[in-house]
Amino acid sequence: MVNKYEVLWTLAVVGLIAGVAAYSTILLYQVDALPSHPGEYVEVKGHQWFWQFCYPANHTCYNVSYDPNTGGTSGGALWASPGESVQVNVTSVDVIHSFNIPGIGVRIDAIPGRVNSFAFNAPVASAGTEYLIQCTEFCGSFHGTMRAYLVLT
Ligand SMILES: [Cu+2]
Repeated sequence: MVNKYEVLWTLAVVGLIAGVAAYSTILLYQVDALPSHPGEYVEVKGHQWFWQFCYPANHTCYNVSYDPNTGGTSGGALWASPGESVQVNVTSVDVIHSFNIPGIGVRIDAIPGRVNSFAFNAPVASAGTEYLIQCTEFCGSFHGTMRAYLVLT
């Protein structure tokens, strides 16, 4: 004989799990959604061993390289206004790199022949604030020097 409480508890748990699963699935898609009108649009290319940032709105590209004398970088940066929504399309021209801005918690692989897109809101901080960008996929001898900065303008 079937216990009616056993059936009720089973149905309650199945309903709860189905609800959580549906909610999480919707939320996952919302988190990855790209803004329909980003404030800025940047194309990022990983090279052995530097980052290239292209700004299609200005038809300009910058190759950012590490300067061992200063410990900083030269050639350009990823510029954004405080609070601005930035869409980034990341790819690579040679091997797999990983585009990582640990200070704002974003990271995405740069894979040859594939474009990975994500969007983030630039932090609201004073102009000139810098956030380190570091390749986080071992990509050869000078992987450690593959860095750049997100600079608030
Ligand atoms: Cu790299």
